[in-house]
Amino acid sequence: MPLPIAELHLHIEGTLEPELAFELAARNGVALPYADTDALREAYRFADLQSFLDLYYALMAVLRTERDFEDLANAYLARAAAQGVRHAEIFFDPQAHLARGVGMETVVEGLWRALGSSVQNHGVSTRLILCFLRDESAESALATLDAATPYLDRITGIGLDSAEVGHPPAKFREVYGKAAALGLRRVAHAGEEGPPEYITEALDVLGVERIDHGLRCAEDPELVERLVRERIPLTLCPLSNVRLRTVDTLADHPLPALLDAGLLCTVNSDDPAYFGGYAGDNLDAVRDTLGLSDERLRELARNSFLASFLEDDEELRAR
Ligand code: ES4
Ligand code: ZN
Repeated sequence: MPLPIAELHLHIEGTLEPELAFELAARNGVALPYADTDALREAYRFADLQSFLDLYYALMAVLRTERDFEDLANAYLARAAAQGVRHAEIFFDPQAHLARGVGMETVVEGLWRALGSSVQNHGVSTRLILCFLRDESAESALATLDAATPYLDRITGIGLDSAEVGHPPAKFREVYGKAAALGLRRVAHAGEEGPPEYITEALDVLGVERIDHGLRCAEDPELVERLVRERIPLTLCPLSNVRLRTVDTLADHPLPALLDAGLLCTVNSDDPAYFGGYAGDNLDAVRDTLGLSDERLRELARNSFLASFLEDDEELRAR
């Protein structure tokens, strides 16, 4: 039996496996510039975050209908459940779909067809987190939040993702303020490729409750102290960091040092179809390569529920 865990850093578009990509391409009459799934998998060699994002956005072309989003989410939930995931807080990137003429309604209704029955069908409770693309304008983020207003009963929070360097958190001060006033929870990617200062800015300017990645806090001992003191969770994604070359090898990952420093770390999968593993695979990898003890693994599992947006009573039931 795998350890029960909560997945807190998961881009639903990043769960698109090559087999499903080809199936949806055929269903929707979309041509893919790859001969077959092996050829597509061959393209999964990334030099950095941007080289991954280029393929990630290109493959979204196969996602067109509510049913596509439903199938994508059901495939993820089944895989996650098999690896011990009991609760998943799922990011989606509406701007990437709106730009292709796929509406907010299609995306949210489609995902909800799977998420709305996930407890019954998969034994996984879920939350939806709308992410803004930080390489798009602040105005575009505001328009996206407006477009999401009819669906806020299904959306728990907001996040910030895509190309980090050159797009500091403060660019999104206004939309985070509006989201807070609407009662939305707030997270942001920071310190993945960007500097530790972006982590501080996400906390101070955007008021985020968790930092997605946050890896580069390790470069700033005072920031680590602050994150420990304020119990700010980090949603780390070890296999992602290896594939995007944020760390040289998994053996160099700062997870053990961050745990030793007292940080509330969680282990997550980010874009599992692209990075070689789901949540349980990430935990197995850090156990095997970083030599984490069973006690440390139990701590990571406990942290994942503590850092989740589940209410206390739901949290206890989920773990
Ligand atoms: C992402 Cl790994 C990563 N970083 C930033 N933005 C993203 N969107 C999807 N995956
Ligand atoms: Zn991410």
